Amino acid sequence: MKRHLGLLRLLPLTAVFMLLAGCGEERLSALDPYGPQAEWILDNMILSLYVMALVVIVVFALYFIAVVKFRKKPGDEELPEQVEGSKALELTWTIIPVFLLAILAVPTIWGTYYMAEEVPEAAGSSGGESENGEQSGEGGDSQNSGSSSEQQQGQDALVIDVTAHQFWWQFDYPEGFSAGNEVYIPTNEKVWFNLTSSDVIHSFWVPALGGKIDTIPGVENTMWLEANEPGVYKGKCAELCGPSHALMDFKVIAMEPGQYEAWEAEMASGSASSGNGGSGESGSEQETSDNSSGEGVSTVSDGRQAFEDQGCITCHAVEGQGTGQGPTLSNFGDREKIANILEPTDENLEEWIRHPGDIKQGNNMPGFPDMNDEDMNAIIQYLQSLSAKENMNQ
Ligand code: HEC
Ligand SMILES: [Cu+2]
Repeated sequence: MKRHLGLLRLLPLTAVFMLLAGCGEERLSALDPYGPQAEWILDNMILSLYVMALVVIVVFALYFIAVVKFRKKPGDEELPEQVEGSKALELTWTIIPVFLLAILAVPTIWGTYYMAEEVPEAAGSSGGESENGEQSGEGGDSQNSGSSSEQQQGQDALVIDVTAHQFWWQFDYPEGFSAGNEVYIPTNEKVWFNLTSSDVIHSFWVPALGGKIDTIPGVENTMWLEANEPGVYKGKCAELCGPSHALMDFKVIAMEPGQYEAWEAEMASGSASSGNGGSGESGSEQETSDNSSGEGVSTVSDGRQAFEDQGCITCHAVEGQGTGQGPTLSNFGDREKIANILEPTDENLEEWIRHPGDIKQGNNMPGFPDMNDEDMNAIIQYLQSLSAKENMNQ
């Protein structure tokens, strides 16, 4: 009987939620979802909030009624009637919570299976699972889930291997190339991640796209994410993993499928960094001609040389294939951030190379505080020239 009143009173809460959704950093909020999994999570947060708010309102209402109605009035001298046990009451306060829990259990159990969906076997054989996705009926996004299931039937699912390291992320693609700290995915398609860790336990979390999952040494966990829109989604390590845990970020960069394919081809061919490796000379003119800073071909190829001479290459792969103790730098010029925290300017890059330990305490890159300016500048030019995106658009 109180229920209708209760729900009406909750209307302002919805407004608060909408306000909150605008808070915080862009695309780093579970309250501002950009994919079916994140939408599911938000819907269920709101559902449980409503259920809990209903309980609070009913309990407090009964409490205040009791306090006001049965308070001691002037002239009341006798003890009130002492009542013990009431079958009706006890049944009520058992059945109502069971009912409320059932309301929460249905979508929760459904969602657990939805999110735990395994990598579909091969093209065409996955079929039905993703259609179930629409039964949740939260409205609004059914086109997206629809298109994703169509796509999955037509092609093999994209599965990316993720290895967490203190304090950076390695993403290995099925084509054999590797990406550091920034993982590119196509939009409107479920992308699977097989996750593990090389050292301690970390946790992979992209709040605007979905739930989080631990990365555990020696264990492989699987999850999927889907982005509805192209854009940069911020990711966080959500498990205390060491002194720079709070700086262990990453990015998910979602691109239209066509763009993504071009990016993938570029990375797979290693041409983002060709001409710098043993592989090809043709690439280097290409890169330097893009290099508007006025530095000549020599700076970039000097940079490549210095990168080897200084020993950077022992930890950093730059050819697209493979990776070392540090993140691959094959497409470093495309980074949204340096080491995930600094704006990608030349000054910050120099600061990072000279004193990485000051910027991210406890990280595993040794500093190069005494490197001469010539090598430093050349390395900076070289690293900034490594771009898959630029080549892709040519
Ligand atoms: C002993 C291995 C090692 C050596 C040698 C090394 N690095 Fe690193 N580097 C790392 C590790 C590990 C990280 C990841 C640090 C982090 O984010 O916690 C890193 C991160 C970086 C990054 C940031 C990458 C990103 O994804 O934004 C740059 C740039 C970089 N190193 C450049 C260099 C240069 C230039 C040299 C040579 C002068 C060099 N590194 C030498 C291990 C190394
Ligand atoms: Cu971590």
